[in-house]
Amino acid sequence: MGEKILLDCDPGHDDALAILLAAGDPRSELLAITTVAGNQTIDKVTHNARAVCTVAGVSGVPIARGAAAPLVREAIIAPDYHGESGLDGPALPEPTVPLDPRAAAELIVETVLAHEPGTVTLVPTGPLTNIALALALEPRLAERVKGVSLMGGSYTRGNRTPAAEFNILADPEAAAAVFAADWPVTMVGLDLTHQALADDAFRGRVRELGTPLAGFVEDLLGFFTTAYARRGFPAPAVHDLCAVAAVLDPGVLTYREAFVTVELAGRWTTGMTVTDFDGLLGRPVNTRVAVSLDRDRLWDMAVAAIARLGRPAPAAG
Ligand code: PIR
Ligand code: CA
Repeated sequence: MGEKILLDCDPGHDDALAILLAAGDPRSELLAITTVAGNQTIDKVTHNARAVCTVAGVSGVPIARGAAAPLVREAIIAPDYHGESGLDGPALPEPTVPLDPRAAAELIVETVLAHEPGTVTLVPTGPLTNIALALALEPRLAERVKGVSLMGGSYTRGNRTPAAEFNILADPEAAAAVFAADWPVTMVGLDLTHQALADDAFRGRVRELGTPLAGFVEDLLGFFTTAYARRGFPAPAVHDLCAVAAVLDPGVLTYREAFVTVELAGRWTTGMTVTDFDGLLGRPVNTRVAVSLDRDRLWDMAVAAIARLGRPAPAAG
């Protein structure tokens, strides 16, 4: 089988695309989806994760609800980019896939421990609350996973404050714990994801698929395009897709190593991912930082995954 992935998300338009890639790419084995409050409240993003799986015909992947609030701070949400539902644009179906009774952190621990050591990659695409809780619940998690490929942070500038990216700012204490733990972390931050703008050419390729799922994705990207246009972007950044792609295709991104830590006490810079490429702080490297993207490769894999999910399952026998 392919890469074993556990996707921890807050859908979210780009989280929805991350789900589709993780569920539809032939190199992926999606073990579970967990949700975390972020782009919208925990109830909304959990509903959205189940709605996306329902539209895409993804069944048999456990979906568990996670943290309703950050470890210590007040929750923040992002309705300016994702709307009141968290997934504005398309009509959302009533979910037909069940909700797993376990808490997200529990499901994360149980799933990782149920597989061979060094085989499961955690892909967080929302605030890092569930991941920090799972680490606290089972410290051996760090040595048991293959790695963590997270969407969050940046080494230049933020999107929620000048210094901080939304997912890190939303729960900086959790993010600090994730970067500090002794496991291989890949940071797919804004410097990378702002190279992944879902332009008309990509949208055209999705539209041409002509399936109901393709229509759903087109409606998502339509809303997301308008939201990003208000901030002067020619097209929306599909951040979370990149964190999944990094796990499935070793050639889609390039990286530089750095020591990364999260600012917790800044006056203006709380939630900043301080990224030391040059060893100025004298700390050992703890992160592989994504710096450049092979765009064609990303769009090819996304279109293929949407095409694969959108077509009816081959008849048995
Ligand atoms: C939050 C997001 C995207 C844009 C803004 N302005 C705020 C969400 C995306 O789902 C992604 O995971 C991350 N958080 C990008 O900051
Ligand atoms: Ca997200």
